[in-house]
Amino acid sequence: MPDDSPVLLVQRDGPVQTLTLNRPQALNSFDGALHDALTAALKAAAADASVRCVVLTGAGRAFCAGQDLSDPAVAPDPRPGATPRDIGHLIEARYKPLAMLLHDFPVPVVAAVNGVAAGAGANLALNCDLVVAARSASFIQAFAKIGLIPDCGGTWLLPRLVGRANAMALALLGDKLPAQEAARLGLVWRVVDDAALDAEVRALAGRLAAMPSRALAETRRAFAAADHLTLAEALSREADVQRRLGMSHDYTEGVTAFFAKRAPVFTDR
Ligand code: LHQ
Repeated sequence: MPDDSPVLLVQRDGPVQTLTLNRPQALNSFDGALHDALTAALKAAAADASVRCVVLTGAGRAFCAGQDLSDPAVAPDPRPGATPRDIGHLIEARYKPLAMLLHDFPVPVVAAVNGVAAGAGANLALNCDLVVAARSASFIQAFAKIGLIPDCGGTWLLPRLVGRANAMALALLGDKLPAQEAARLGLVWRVVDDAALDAEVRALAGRLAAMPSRALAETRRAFAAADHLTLAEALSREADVQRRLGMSHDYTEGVTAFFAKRAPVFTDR
C-alpha cells in the first residue's frame, strides 16, 4: 500500500512553528521530496511575520540519518564503466541552500534532537541556533564511513563548536557520540530526559518567541562574521549593528518596559 503521509509535518502553536521530518521508515533521511518540503516550509516561516521561533525535530526513533543513500540521485551505480554520479551537484542544489537558509533565518531555530542524527542530519541540527538533545539521542559524522567528507556545513561548524582536535576525531572516526558526551564537548547545548524533550523544547521555543527576534538573528550573524574579523573590526561591526537595532521598535520597547517594570512586548522581525 502506498504511504501517502506527508514527509514533513508542519504544526503551529501560537508564534512557534514546529517542523517534523517524517520519513521514519528511513530514519528521516533526506530524499528530494523531504528537501523540497523542508526548504519550502522554512521559506514560508521566514516570510510569515507571525512566526517567531521554529523547532526542527524528527518523527519516530531518529532525528535524521542524513542523505537517503538509496535515492537514485546519489546511489552509486556499481556496474563497471557506469558514469559516476555528480553528488556535488546535490550539495550545491540542496544542502548549501538549506544551510544558508538557516544561517540567514530571521528568527531563532531550535533543533529538538529526538534520536540518532547522522551525516547531514547531524549537521542539520548543528546549523540550528540551539540544540536540545534527548538523552538517548546520538550524533554521528558518518561521512568517512562512505568515503565522503562532512557536508551541510560540517567542515565549518565542527571545528568552531568543539575545536580542531575533537572535530578531527569526530569526522575521521565517524563514531557514534552519545548526547551526554556531545553536550560535554560543546557540540550541543543541553541534554534532557527523553520524556521531557517535548515540554522542554516547547518552553524554550515559547521563551525565544517572546524575545526580540531581530536582535537574536543579528547575534547569530555577528558571531559568524566575527570569525574573520580582527577585534577592532568586530567592535566596529558591533557599533553598526547596534546603531540599526538602536533605531528599532524593540529597543524602545525593551528600555521602556524595563523602567515601567513590566514585561516587554517585542514585535520586530
Ligand atoms: C537509511 C539511511 C540512509 C537510507 C538508515 N539512507 N536508508 C550528501 C550528498 C550525496 C551523497 C551522500 O551524502 C550526503 C550527505 C550525507 O548525509 S552522507 C551520510 C549519509 N548517512 C549515513 O551514512 C548514515 C547511514 N545510517 C546509519 O549509519 C545507521 O542507519 C544509523 C547509525 C543512522 C542508525 O543505525 P540503526 O539504529 O542500527 O538503524 P538501521 O541501520 O538498522 O536503519 C534502519 C533503517 O533505516 C534501515 O532500513 P531497513 O529497511 O533495513 O529497516 C536502513 O537501511 C535505513 N536507513 N539510514 N541514510
